[in-house]
Amino acid sequence: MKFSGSLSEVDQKNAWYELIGVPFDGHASEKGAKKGPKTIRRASRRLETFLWHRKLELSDLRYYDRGDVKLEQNHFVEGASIAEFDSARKKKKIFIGGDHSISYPLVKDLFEHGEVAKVIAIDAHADFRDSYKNTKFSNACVMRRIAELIGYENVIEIGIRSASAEEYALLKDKIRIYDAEMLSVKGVEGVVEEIGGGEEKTYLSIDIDVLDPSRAPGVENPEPCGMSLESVISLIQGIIERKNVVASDVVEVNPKLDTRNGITSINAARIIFELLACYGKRDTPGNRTFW
Ligand SMILES: [Mn+2]
Repeated sequence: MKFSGSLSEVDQKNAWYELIGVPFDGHASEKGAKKGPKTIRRASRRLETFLWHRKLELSDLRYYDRGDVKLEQNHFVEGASIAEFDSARKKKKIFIGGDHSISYPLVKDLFEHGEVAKVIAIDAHADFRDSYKNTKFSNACVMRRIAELIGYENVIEIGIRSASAEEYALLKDKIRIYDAEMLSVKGVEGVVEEIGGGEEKTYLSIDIDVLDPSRAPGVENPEPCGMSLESVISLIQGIIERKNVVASDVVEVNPKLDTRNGITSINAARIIFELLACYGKRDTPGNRTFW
């Protein structure tokens, strides 16, 4: 099953954007996120592709769902080669996770090919442990590995409301953090203004657990006092308007832990719709057909 609104296989050459599933949870403590891509695709078909608030038919944006990356669980660690992306490295992408550890090999591949210079993470957790449960590639270490790779000064974290004391001591002077409290004091618009713009190629990683657990119950580590879906959507809109986001991911949906009605997957699909719409708006600024 393809993501809702995807071009057909014969039309894929016309795609502007690509969706790629990464069904991996090998580094998570609580397994289940590898079912995320399949469940989020199914959830996407329960939503209208006509985005009411924009009066935009999403499928006009021409995106292609390439299906899932074929991966050997134990090979997807320290930046296994992602050769199958070669043909399409130039197209803007959205990766569907998977636990958060997938962001490291994806960023590494893009960074080493000069396709990404900055990373923005929207997440409840800092994910800055040096090692967790005997691996350095756990979802709890992912932003640390990314910062070591691309430079601490090139990482921004937004929505954070949880870290260990050790993580905080390391982070506080090295990483630009706009935490949950700043978001509620300054508002999404205030934070987005402060982050500012720039043309450097940016990877935007969205951990669904930044949402309040009431909006995203199907996650490994629910964190109280989270964001509304409306605020996360405004944040994504503000960032993509100002920054040159070339790739993004939506991670940590764990269908095994979700409600019976799959609300976490539905909200993840809705975020992916918004990412596509934001890409489209940025790339076709003068096109009144869309906006
Ligand atoms: Mn998280």
